[in-house]
Amino acid sequence: MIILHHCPQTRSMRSLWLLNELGVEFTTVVHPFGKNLRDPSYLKLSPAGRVPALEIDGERLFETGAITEYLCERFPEAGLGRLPGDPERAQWLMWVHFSETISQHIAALTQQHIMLYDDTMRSPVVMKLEAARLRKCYEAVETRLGETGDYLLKSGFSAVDTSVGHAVYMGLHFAKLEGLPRTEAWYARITERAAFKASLPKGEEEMLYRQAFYPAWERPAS
Ligand SMILES: N[C@@H](CCC(=O)N[C@@H](CS)C(=O)NCC(=O)O)C(=O)O
Repeated sequence: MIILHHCPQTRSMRSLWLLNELGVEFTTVVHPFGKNLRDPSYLKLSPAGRVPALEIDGERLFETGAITEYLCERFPEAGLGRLPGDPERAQWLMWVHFSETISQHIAALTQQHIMLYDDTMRSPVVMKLEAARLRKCYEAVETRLGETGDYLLKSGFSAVDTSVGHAVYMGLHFAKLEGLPRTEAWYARITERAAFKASLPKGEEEMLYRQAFYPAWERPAS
């Protein structure tokens, strides 16, 4: 039995999308985003109180990168991994984990725009810097697609596209893809997939992001 611990609009959607692509049976436990992730029972699954956490084969996993690697090895027939010995193994690993380089900027931007509810706590400089660093990551994706074609690996669609694609899905709250035509086309291609659509919030859950886009914020003149 596979159980995914999930909060909508967070990193756990990366694992949800992958599970949907794999077409395996699993159950989702949806947690409200907040203090209950620090509940001692949840900390047994994820010691820093983060999502996702995955229960599988008697194992408890946290960290999306580890979950992606484990699931792709556990279900190789889906062809979403590039296992040891595959000529694209190194590229696959690198891009799976690059998704977290992107996500760290989104986490910083989410903190600045949403978690820090009091204007005195926020920094317009940090917001601008993190949005620029996020955009730099998109540019790396654009360059890569110039070398590979329709997907991030030459051999075709893989968990690299779901991993980085999830990060871009989250990143679009803070930086757009304007001027990056290959990335725009790739993003449209991968988000057409039924497995992506099945991973989107259903609309009944409490949303972390109330706006589609958060422009850079300026401190009001006092
Ligand atoms: N590197 C971790 C990051 C996990 C993470 O920080 N998840 C966020 C949601 S996007 C979280 O659970 N935050 C809850 C908190 O910080 O209290 C991964 O890839 O799984």
